[in-house]
Amino acid sequence: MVAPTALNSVIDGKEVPGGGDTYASLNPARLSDVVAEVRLADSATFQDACAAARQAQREWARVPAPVRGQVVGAFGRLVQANKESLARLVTREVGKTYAEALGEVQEIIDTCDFFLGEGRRLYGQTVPSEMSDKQLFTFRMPVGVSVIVTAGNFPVAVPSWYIAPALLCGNAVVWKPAEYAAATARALAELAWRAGVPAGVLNLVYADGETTFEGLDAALGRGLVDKVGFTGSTLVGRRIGELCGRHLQTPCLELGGKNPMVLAPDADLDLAVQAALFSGYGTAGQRCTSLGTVIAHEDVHDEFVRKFDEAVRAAAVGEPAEGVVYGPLLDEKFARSYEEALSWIEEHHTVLGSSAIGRITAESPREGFVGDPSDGLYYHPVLVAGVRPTDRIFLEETFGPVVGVTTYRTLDEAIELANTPGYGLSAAVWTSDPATVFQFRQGIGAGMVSVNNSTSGAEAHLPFGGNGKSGNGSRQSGVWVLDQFTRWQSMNWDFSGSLQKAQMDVATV
Ligand code: UN1
Repeated sequence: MVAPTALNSVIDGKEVPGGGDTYASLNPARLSDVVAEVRLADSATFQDACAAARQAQREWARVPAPVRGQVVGAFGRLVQANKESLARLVTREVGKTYAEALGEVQEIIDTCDFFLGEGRRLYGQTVPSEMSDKQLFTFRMPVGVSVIVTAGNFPVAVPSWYIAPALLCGNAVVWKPAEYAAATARALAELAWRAGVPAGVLNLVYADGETTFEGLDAALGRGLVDKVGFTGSTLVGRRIGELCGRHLQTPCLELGGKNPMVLAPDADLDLAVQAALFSGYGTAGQRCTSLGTVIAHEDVHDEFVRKFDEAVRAAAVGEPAEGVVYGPLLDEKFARSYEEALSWIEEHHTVLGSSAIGRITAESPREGFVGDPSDGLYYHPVLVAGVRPTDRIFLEETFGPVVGVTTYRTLDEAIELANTPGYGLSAAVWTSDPATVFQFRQGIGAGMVSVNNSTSGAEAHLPFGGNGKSGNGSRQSGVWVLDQFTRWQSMNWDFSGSLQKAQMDVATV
């Protein structure tokens, strides 16, 4: 698969230049490498895509669910056949290590496998009636047109969490991927169309943030959109939530996280160090599930910090090649906001884990750096010990390779600390004591809990999602996401031959 170099939006199978600015999607490991020139759409084009989807959806909804499932399954198989080339493109466009990129492509394959089966299980219910000779039923109805807006840190897996179930449930999709992952999005959409997804049922629109808001507001106002799915920052999620609320819509929001890892006194510290390294620094800390703060019991705190500091100092950083813990940040926009976080970290904290802070360059080198840092968005890892619950680093998501460490005495205190930032996506506890596990699970506000594992790396068939600042309680993945892309319709059928009235003609014995 060769990545196209000039990309347009694709609406109902037609290339549409779109009327907006041009954007260059760059390789973050080598900024001089232009992966794609992207022609961004204007608001009218965005609305056109929603109108095309509205048109195509009617017919798609009439395709039997098991047949739609076959199409989703065929999509997964095509991705499987193109796994390596797609992973290479992910690595080139967003700087993930190849191993992580392969894992991410595996996640869409798993998702498609799952929904292939769901096509034969899109169950409704038969429900007893309170009256004789009357039967009640429920049916899952497609919502209609789904607008899916996705970030580029998981440019393949996360879109698939929306697109696969949305299509399976009989919806048409307008997908607005991150501009900085535009080529990956196009490659993925091509595979979906080749697998048999009808042109107007999956539309790809490249647009900047403000145009997306404008176009979405107008399309919602015109009744062209029935569901919005968004994965990205809490800030943007709030705006999408407000917009949808004005139009009486409930979006599916998967937002940021400040994910804690609690180490009980009996924690396996060596394994916990490995987990913290993977979830704190893997993907350069740019997962919504990335580790934010380690909350270590006072009996193990010092030993953990010593071991963790050693591991972070030794971690291979560099070109997203084999054996590297992490590569560059995703894009210049992220590098700028991360640098802002670094400036308040530098001002208030003593940094461990590295001999320097900030961008890795010839003037600020990192020992053992893999490759040449001069043309990429590479950053030193940051480890901040002695974090207090009022510190910004404790409270705010940083979306970069930085982890904080703090300490606690009682489990209640640890749970309180873990909940303090007000996010609620993923949380981990390290212990072999069942009572600690269950008390932690009950007390924590996170949607996802790991025991003796890292905060990132959720499997593709468990409910994925968060609470508080991490989302509006919607869940993706597995059967739970079907509630996002279908609405329940109920039906009652009276075969008594008389007009029976609910609440008034209750059969009593
Ligand atoms: C995200 O960063 O938006 O659990 C999703 C994980 C991955 C998905 C992360 N399976 O870390």
